[in-house]
Amino acid sequence: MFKKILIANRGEIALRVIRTCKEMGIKTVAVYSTADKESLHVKFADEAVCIGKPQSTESYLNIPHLMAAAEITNADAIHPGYGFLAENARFAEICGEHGIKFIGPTPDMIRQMGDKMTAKETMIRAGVPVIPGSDGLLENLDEAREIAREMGYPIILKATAGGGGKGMRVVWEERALEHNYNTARAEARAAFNNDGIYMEKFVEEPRHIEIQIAGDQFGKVCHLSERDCSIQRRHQKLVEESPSPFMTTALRKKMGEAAIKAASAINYESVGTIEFLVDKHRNFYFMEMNTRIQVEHGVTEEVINFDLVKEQIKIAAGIPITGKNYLPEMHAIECRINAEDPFNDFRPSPGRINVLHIPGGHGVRVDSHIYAGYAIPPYYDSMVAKIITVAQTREEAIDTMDRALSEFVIEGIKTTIPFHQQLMRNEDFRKGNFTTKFTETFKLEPEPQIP
Ligand code: MV4
Repeated sequence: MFKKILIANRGEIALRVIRTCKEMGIKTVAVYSTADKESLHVKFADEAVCIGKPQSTESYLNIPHLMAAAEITNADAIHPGYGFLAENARFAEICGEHGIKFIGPTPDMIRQMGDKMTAKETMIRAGVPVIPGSDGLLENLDEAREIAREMGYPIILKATAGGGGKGMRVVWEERALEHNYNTARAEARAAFNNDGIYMEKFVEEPRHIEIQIAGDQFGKVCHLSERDCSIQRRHQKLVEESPSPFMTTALRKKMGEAAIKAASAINYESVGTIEFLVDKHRNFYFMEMNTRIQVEHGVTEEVINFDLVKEQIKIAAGIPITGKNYLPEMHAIECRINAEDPFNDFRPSPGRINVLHIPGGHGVRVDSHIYAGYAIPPYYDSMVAKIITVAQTREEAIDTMDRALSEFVIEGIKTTIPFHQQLMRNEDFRKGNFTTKFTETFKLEPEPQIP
């Protein structure tokens, strides 16, 4: 087992990894930017190294600074968390070249799933259902027009270097194709320095359901059930839950088997997620694979009673997995609490937290790095806490969440707590009647005015 892990991240995920390391008897090294000097991950780790200026490119994304920190502290592994360098194949490669274990998949696996068209072709070969579309990248407008005519509109254009919704264009009719084809390619070139685009039939009002998987270094892969992440806004997830209210026993078996096929196709090693789009007839299609631990991993941990970070570290250390698939035994819901103003177009609201009360009680888990007096820096992600509630039934988990949200006091900044409170009381949400379009039509009641 590793003796010392450097956590190349900040915030709640850095804390999350430190907590599991402590339980496993592994020493930890925190890294921090000058803006994060007063952060909890710095205080909770055994050692801490400042790696540069506040801007991510000067600190959490700066590979030479991170490698220097790992070498001076004698760390034998690096945990990348999520975001930052978690899916950077070159970083994983450099770790290997320095004899430091990257806690995640191999650089090759990251690359294969990072290019979306390549990933899709791999899935077709593996027999995993994909959304009908172009056979490879689009060569020119004429080809695009022909494929769209054949499939019928609406269609969607996607950047092969994109993912997570970046560089996508929906086209509803042929006369809008030329313009969208040109802008999709130009945007892809500008954003990713790669102008490869491909086409798919546009699936209207789908659900986003993902399957958590784990694979070890010996070729064994298992699935750990699903998460429903359909409640998103501008491709940012706001709520995740497991099991999905749309799931059936038969569908879970089929999607679980497809996810295992998908991961096995690249001999996947580490924990990871296969994202599927699910249409109203419960047809499901591979969308992307995430080769990292995700923000919403805690939802799965609660419903199957399993530490995913511990499993990820064990896999990286060469310990085999049991290979058993897991089914949800509880219901868990997660609300992401962001330092954003939901009554003002979710505008970021950094600043100092003057008063703080974190909810607790039966069935409540809060993963957060905030404390009273902490100032949220403006440079990074706006997520300040994740509340996860767990109960025997979905209805109880929602009621517990409503209660936990009402206990949560964060003064000094605006947060998304009021949005979640209204959502927990929404009839359609409570019925499980929602798709990825839900937040577009959800009417937030005005903020109660305190006289
Ligand atoms: C789609 C789609 C409909 N049809 N592909 C968004 C993120 C990226 N992973 C792919 N996305 C989508 N791809 C086809 N052929 C709709 C979306 C999509 C979406 C997917 C999941 C969750 C929220 C979403 C919001 C808008 C669009």
